Amino acid sequence: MAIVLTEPSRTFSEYLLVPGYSSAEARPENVSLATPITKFKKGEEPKIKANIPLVSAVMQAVSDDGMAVALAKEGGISFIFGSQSIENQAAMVKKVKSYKAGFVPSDTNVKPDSTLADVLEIKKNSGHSTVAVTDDGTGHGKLVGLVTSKDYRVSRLSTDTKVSEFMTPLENLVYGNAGITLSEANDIIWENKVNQLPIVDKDGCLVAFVFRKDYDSHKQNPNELLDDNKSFIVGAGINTRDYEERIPALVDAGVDVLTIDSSEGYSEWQARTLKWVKEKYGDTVKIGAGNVVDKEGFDFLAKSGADFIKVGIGGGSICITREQKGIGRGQASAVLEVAAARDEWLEKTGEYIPICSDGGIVYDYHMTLALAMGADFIMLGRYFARFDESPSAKVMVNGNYMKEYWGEGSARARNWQRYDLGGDSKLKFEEGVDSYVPYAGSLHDNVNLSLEKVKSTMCNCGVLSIPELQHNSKLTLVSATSIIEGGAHDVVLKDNSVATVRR
Ligand code: RVP
Repeated sequence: MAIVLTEPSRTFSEYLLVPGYSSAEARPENVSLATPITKFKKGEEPKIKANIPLVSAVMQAVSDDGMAVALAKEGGISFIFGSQSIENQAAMVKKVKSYKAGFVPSDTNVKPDSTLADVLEIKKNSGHSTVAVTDDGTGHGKLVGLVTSKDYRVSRLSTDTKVSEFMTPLENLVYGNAGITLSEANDIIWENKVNQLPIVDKDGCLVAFVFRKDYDSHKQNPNELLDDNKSFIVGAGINTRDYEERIPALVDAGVDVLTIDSSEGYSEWQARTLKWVKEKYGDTVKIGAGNVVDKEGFDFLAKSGADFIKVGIGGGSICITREQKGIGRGQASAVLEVAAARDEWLEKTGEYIPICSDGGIVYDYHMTLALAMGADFIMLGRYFARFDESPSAKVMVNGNYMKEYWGEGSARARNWQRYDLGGDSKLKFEEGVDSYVPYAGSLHDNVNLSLEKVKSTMCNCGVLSIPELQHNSKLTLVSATSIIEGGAHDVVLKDNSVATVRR
């Protein structure tokens, strides 16, 4: 006889938080959203932590190197998609690791014998007003001068004038030597009243620029997630097929944390992959596993050595696994059961294995609910796909800007490894769709707004940290009728768009 769970499987929208006592200290500016990503022994610190509890999904439409840099600036982590060649994925990881916050490689360069017309053309195409003059016209050639808009007046200078005749030559330039810190570069910028500082190596070759305005933006990101070398922290997704080749390439590229990306993780394939990683790298390579939706799945992956465990099957916005195969579980029920299993595991072994709620976040308040239900961090696809920084195209649909967003199990991504059960190497049927999501602007603005809401709710609950939220929150189920009461009701909205904005 089959086991039938009598409790319905529930999702986030079926719950609300009941406020707790808020002291005068319960103010959003006092809330910390720092959270562990990898497992640790009671009383010790995790090797990888994030400053905000958000990570971006292992998806072609979501997590490339651009998204990874943007999210690390806010304090979160991207898991760069694995449904691409090993070389390309490793190159993306390398790009993130070599990105020095505030040090910008020069992408607008000319040679001394280029002309004013060349400079104007470059300026028009790039929108940048600083042009480096190097011996070979590349961003890494020997620096011989600089052209900014202060160096020429288009009305007075013929467009065929050679750059060497009007540039500011090297001997009159202020520059910094490779190896200086961002704050040292900023001091030079201020002392010399310049807007940009070229950085050159010991051979006089251009390395990068530091711009006054970028330093200000660096200052605006107090949550930046950096390693000991001041490089951004980055993650990557792997599969249970080519891990013996993929993982070494990612580790060489400097990846900080891996996750097995699979629609269903309670499997021998995951245990084999984890075993291989632990045998080859011991504790130096951190790897999460999943996805699971119950205690049995959690315990299996915990025993197999996972550094964190992802929770969720079939709840992703683009996911049709439940319709196609009839497997899955409401995300709230899954997180609640797995969080209880995590706490039991801690009690039994003294080891805290963080859990990640993956997929199904629709409203910002779902983030707070997921954390209150026990998630240590949250993986999101649709949410991040809407921003400028996601790799997908921005397109106009019926007069509105949209971004493309497609599932890894769609025919477009063809990520068969994610759904692999050991048979042929091909996608046999689709488990995801290809879609649009409304374009929403910059990641920085949106993440800050969403997290302001999370912090505000936490203050209503009288808690100042994620562990406090997990231990002290009171959740209530909502009836279908009370859900209606939660929105604007029994009034005639003046502006219909309000109903959309609330989403
Ligand atoms: P969402 O944030 O609701 O868009 O969900 C994103 C999650 O959906 C991913 O992190 C992944 O677990 C899952 N996913 C990705 N592709 C597919 C699919 O094609 N079915 N599902």
